[in-house]
Amino acid sequence: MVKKYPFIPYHLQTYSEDEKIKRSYEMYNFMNSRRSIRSFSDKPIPREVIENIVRTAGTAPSGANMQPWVFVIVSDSDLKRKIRLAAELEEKEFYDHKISNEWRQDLAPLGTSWEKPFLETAPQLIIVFQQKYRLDEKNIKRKNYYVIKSVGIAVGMLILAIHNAGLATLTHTPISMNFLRDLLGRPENEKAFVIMPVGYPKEDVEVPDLKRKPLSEILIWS
Ligand code: IYR
Repeated sequence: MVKKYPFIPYHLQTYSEDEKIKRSYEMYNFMNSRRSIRSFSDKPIPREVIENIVRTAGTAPSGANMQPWVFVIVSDSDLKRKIRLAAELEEKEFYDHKISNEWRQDLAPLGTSWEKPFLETAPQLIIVFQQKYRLDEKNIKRKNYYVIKSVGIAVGMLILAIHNAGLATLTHTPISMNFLRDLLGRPENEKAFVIMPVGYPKEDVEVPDLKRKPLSEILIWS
């Protein structure tokens, strides 16, 4: 017999029309002020803040509620250095040889390069792993579902929680992140999904003056 979850009443918070409009504007303005940051100060982040950020990401929906994610926090300087060196090796190969001309042109306005000092300067790295499959109580391989979509949603919520805590981050994805499983001692069923340095922006940090697409380009009433 497959066990079912007990079903319990659910009460969604209700708001007046005006409140809904106000709240939706406030959320938009707040998220519109978020930018990816590539230069960090070394000011530490309280542990409880990191815990709550990860708790928030862990509320994301996932295929069959398998919650196929793990968030590894790295604060140790030696480990951060090892991660930086391994990531830069991948990135150098990418920027020097693997990148296509089209990709190079598309990246040029952002001013990124193979050098990733933020992997050492940010006080903490959150390394998100996806669990491609899971092992049940009898150590038998069981399927996870929609893993990339589920973890992508959780990372979106992580980014929102980081911004809400007054902290900055960026999504860093070296072409191959296989080195992270070994460096962090993660099991075979886990694959690194993204590296997220978290911290406070360095004083006087500047960001490229990017424009977001207008609503008319991204919203279609069909
Ligand atoms: N992973 C590389 C390259 C890179 C690719 C894209 I698409 C970006 O939006 C930004 C960077 C890097 O992290 O530099």
